[in-house]
Amino acid sequence: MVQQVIPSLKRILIANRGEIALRIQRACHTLGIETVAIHSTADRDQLHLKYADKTLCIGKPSPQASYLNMEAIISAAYQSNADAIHPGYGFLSENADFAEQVERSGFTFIGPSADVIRLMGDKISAISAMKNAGVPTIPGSDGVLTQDNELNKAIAHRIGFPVIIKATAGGGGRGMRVVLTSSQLAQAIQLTQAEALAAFANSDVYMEKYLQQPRHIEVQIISDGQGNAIHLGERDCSMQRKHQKMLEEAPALGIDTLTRNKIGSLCSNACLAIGYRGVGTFEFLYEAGEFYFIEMNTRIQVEHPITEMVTGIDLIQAQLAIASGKPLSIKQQDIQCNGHSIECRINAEDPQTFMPSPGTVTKLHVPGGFGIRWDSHLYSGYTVSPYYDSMIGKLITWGENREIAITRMQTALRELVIEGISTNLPLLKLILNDSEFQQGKLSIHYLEGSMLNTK
Ligand code: MV4
Repeated sequence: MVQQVIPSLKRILIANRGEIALRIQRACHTLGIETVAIHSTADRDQLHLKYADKTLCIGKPSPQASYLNMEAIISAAYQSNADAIHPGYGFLSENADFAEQVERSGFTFIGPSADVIRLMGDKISAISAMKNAGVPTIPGSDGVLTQDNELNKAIAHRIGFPVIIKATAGGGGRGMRVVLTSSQLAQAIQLTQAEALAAFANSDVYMEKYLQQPRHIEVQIISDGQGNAIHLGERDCSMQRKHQKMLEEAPALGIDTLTRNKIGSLCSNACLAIGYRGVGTFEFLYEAGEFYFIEMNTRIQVEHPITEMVTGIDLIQAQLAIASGKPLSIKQQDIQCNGHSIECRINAEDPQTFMPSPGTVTKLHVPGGFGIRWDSHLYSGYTVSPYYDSMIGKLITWGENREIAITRMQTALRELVIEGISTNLPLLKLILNDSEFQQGKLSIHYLEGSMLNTK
């Protein structure tokens, strides 16, 4: 698939670090767009700084002082004469106030409007918007719970136990509680409200039917904000531990073309309904053949490369084209899901305790060959900082089918050498060799359940 952008954006400030900063920079430079790299004092040796057209140090190592420092980032955009700011993932990428301030300061925020980020940041409003737009949701309270215990019990009985209480400001697994019986309901609601108030300064909670063995399947969309939206199929992200994904694959097992297009077009239509602009992800729980919307991510995601591998579409280029004001140049019928792709997240962490393992990489050997992709800012001599996320790279394989993608991943994991720090490489090798994984018996409880406890 040929994608071209005639850049109306000439210089983009990358408000991030690590592999995603490099990934964004590569897309910019491929399109002839200049890049400004901002960094903290701990990140003077980041790989992408060496290739940036301009670099600016914006603060001390702590994220608060640097990559979360809105004022410093916007002032760096002024100083460097940038046209736009790409937030990457994490940090300020889903901060509606930041998007608003960026645009008010006269720069393009590479992402959806502040209003849409805000709508999706509040889980109750996100679910209600999606339900209204025709996206399937989980049977639930359809809004915030009140203090009326009898009413709450009635809602729970209508839904059927077990139910789950969730904080509307929560996300990433924080602020949730499963309730098995009616007698535990009132206290569970109270506790979750108190926790939510403390953690998010918002005590609103809602209720849903608790799904016991779902898979986590997400649909990638691109919407230009000018009336055109397409979907790029789905990814299975069930292989996670404590809400940290470890391995993702596309397509999801057992989703045929018809099903993909059905759920995909519901997502595309919802994008049009809410005026979505940019790339985005609809997160679903998938159980017994049904999709249930849980959240929408309004950013580029870590696992975007596997969708790129099976569709041939460069998602960062798509973001840049949309931010340049170009209408979508690809149509739904141009999109095909080709073969299978797997991503392994390589983390600097102890493979037993999962504790971060910062330090200096003394030796690095990177795998290669047909169907292998390595998205990483790592180099020999690189020091993994204790201040930030421990992900140091993503190993991505593509194959004509899942079996080939798995075999390539096994080969690539064997070739990969990272010395000087601990990594989760041994654990990834175990997963790839596990017969249940190979047979595709996935659920969100997989890593916490069977495998890790027996080994
Ligand atoms: C659920 C659920 C079961 N039933 N909702 C966790 C994070 C947040 N994004 C939503 N989460 C869940 N919501 C209902 N009604 C189980 C989870 C869940 C989960 C979801 C996706 C990926 C990993 C997960 C791990 C544990 C629990």
